[in-house]
Amino acid sequence: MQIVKKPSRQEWPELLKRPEIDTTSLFGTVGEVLENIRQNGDKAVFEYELKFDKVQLSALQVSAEEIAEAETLVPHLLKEAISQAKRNIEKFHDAQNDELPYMNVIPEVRCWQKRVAIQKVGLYIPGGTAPLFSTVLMLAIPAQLAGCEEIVLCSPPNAEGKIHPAVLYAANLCGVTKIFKIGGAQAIAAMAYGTESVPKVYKIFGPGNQYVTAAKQLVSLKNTAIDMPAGPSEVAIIADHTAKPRYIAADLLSQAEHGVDSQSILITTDEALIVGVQDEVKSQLELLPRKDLAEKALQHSKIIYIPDIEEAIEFTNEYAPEHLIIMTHNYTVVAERIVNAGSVFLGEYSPESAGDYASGTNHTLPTNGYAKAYSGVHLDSFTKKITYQELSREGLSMLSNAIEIMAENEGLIAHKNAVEVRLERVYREDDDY
Ligand code: HSO
Ligand code: ZN
Repeated sequence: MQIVKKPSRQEWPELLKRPEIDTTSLFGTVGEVLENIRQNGDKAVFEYELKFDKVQLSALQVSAEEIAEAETLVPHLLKEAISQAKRNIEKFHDAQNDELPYMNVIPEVRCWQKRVAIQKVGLYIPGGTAPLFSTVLMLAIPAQLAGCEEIVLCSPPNAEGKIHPAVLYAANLCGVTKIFKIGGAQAIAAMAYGTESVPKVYKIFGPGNQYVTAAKQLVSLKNTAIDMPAGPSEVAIIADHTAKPRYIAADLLSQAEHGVDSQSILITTDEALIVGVQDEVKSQLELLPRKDLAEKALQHSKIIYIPDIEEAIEFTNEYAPEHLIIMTHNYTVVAERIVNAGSVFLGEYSPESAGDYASGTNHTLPTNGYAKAYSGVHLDSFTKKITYQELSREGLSMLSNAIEIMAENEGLIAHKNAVEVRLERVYREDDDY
C-alpha cells in the first residue's frame, strides 16, 4: 500500500483520483454489440454467448428443471444464511415504504402523489470470479417489495452453460420472473431492446465490468433507465488511535479481494497505527485464497495520515467513498459530518461485510465519487411517482388570476383559454352576452 503522510491540499486531487480506464474504443465496440442485438435479437445473443462466454447454448432462458436442480445443489446451511439475510433486507427495505402525501394546497385544490412500481425491471448479476448471489437478494428483494410485475435477471453462463446454483436459488426465492443465461453487453442490450426470448424492460440494475457499464450508459441515452453508472468497488476507513489494526486490515482486504481494480483507503489521524496495519495486512493477506487479486488491488490502495480529524473528514467527503467505515472514539460525531458516502459503517463491530450480506441495507452503491450525487439502490429505485390533482370550480377560480397572468406573459394564450373556457369567460360568437 502506498503511504502518504500529511498531504498538502495541493496533493489532494491526485490522492482522490480513481484509476482511470481508457474508453476510446470501448463505446464503439459496445455500440456494435447493442446494434446487432437490436436488429437480430436472439440470433445475435447466441453468437455473442459463443464468442464472449465460450458456450454454445440451446436455450437462453433457465428452465424450471434447472431451477429445481439448483435447489438441491445449494447446501442447507447456505439456504438458512440466505433466508436470514433475506428477512433483514426485506425488513429494512419494506420500512422505506412510507405514506404518500395528500394535501389541499389551498381549499378546493387537492394534489397528491402516488408511488407506482416500474412494471418491468432487469437485473444484471456478473459472472466473473465470485458468484454474487448476495447481489440477487439486494436487487430482487426491493423489486418484489415495490411490486414490479416482471423481474428479469441475466447472468453469464459458465463453460458448461450453467449459472451458479446459489444465484438461481436466490433468484427463484426472491420472485425473479425469468432468468437468462446471458452475460456482458449482450445481456444489457437484450433487456433494453427485448428479443424473441428476453422481455424488454424499463430500468436495468446491477454491477458489471466496463463493457456492462458502457452498455448501460449507452442504452440509458434512449429509453431505458439505469440505476447508476457503476465502477470498481471501494472502501474508505477513518480510524484514530482507538482503532484495532487487525480489524482495519481485515476490512481493507475484504474490499481488495473483490478484484484488481478495487480501492481500499485508510485515512488515519494516528501515525503510530500505520505500521500495525501494514503488518496485519501482510499476515492476513497470506492466508487468503484470493491473495493474488487482493495483492494487485493493494498496489493502488493507500494509507493516508491526516493528523487533524476535521481535515480527515473533509478529505473523506471529497473522496465520496462507496463504503465508509468509521472507527474512532467519537464515531457518531464524525458520522454526523459525513455528507458524501454510499453507506456508512459505525464502530468496531460494523464491518462492510455486514452490509454486503445480511444486516439489511443495500450493497448496490454509488462508486467513483458518484456518492456526491447518487444514492444506493433502495425501494424507490424500483418505483416512479405520479402526481395527481383535482380542482373544483372554486379551486380553479381561486388560481385563475395567477395562471392567466403567467400564461399571458409567456405568450401562451391557449393555456389561458383552458382556464377561461371553464370559468365561462371566453367570448363566443353565439354567446348571448
Ligand atoms: N462489496 C460489494 C458487494 C459484495 N460483497 C457482494 C460481497 N459480495 C459491493 O458493495
Ligand atoms: Zn464486498
